[in-house]
Amino acid sequence: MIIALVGFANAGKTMIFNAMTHQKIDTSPYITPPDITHKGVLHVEDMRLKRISEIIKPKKTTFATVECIDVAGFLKNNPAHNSKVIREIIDADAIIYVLRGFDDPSVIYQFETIDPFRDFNELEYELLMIDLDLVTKRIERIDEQKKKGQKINEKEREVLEFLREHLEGGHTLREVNLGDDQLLEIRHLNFITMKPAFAVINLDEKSFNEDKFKENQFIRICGILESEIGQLPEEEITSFLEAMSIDEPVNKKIIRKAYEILNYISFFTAGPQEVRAWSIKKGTKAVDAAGKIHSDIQRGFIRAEVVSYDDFIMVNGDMNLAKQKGIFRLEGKEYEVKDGDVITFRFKV
Ligand SMILES: Nc1nc2c(ncn2[C@@H]2O[C@H](COP(=O)(O)OP(=O)(O)OP(=O)(O)O)[C@@H](O)[C@H]2O)c(=O)[nH]1
Ligand SMILES: [Mg+2]
Repeated sequence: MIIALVGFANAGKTMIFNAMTHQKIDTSPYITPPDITHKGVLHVEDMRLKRISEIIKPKKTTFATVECIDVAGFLKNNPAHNSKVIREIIDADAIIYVLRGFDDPSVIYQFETIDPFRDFNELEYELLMIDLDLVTKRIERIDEQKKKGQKINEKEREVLEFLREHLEGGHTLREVNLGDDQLLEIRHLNFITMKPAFAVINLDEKSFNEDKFKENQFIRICGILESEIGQLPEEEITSFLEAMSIDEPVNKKIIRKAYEILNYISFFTAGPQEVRAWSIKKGTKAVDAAGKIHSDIQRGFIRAEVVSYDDFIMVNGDMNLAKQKGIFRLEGKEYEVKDGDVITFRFKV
């Protein structure tokens, strides 16, 4: 899974990125050029994986990972700059809007006031303009080809026209319902407003607990504190969070939300060598989940031996006991993997 932080310049994206990935990239308040991108890997903390590991005591425990991209900031009314930025996140699965909520006159900003709700709309508008530009250029191109007497894809043009109307009406492409066949026609275009997205507000300590920020769908973050937390040793984090009345660190909040909007779940493999968590889309079949691990396992798939996480804990990892209790299941290729399943794949080589 790849997630990307997007927002106006000096909203605090890099600071939050540092907190999430434990890096120390410079956050001085100048405007980052559009081709400067930072990448980092986040470990998906999962208590269940830790419990399984405590039982199995494997040589290695491997968390699922999420890749995070921090791009340059958006500039208002500067589509050339903004589309360069967007090119950097074309592969992202989800977008996280970082909205500036902290008030600090020493950090320049493109708006005269601090208003994260306005910024959310402004950002959506900028993204919408990028997609509208993409749609318009593509339609023009198809029409030119048609004029030249070349064969064109009428179906694609039809879908594009529909999308153009939608965008011109001020709606993102997330709000449009397309059938699979329609989606197929435009998949090559990678529209930015089609990607699932959610927003975080980067607040200062003073405004963090204000009601207007509590009562909305956005995730609240205190970037400055989070970046301090990111530098702390693991054992000090909990007490620091408690002292600051923050319920959990930023990467947990963001990862949980990303899993939720992308419909991701985790399953586990557990053996003496390695206990490992894997992320898949909800609805993934056992044979495709096997493919996440290795294409050989997918190809030679025989069956999946499955125990749910709760059952695994109940029998303390004892598979013979699980069999006696009838909670150990043999599942075929078509089995839909559930969140928390502990799976051993049987396959022929
Ligand atoms: N007071 C205050 N300053 C912050 C906070 N978060 C970030 N800053 C400051 O804002 C400036 C910009 O932070 P960055 O994290 O570099 O912002 P950015 O969104 O990555 O900016 P660009 O890369 O230019 O788009 C830095 O000087 C930070 O110290 C915050 O929560 N409070
Ligand atoms: Mg930055």
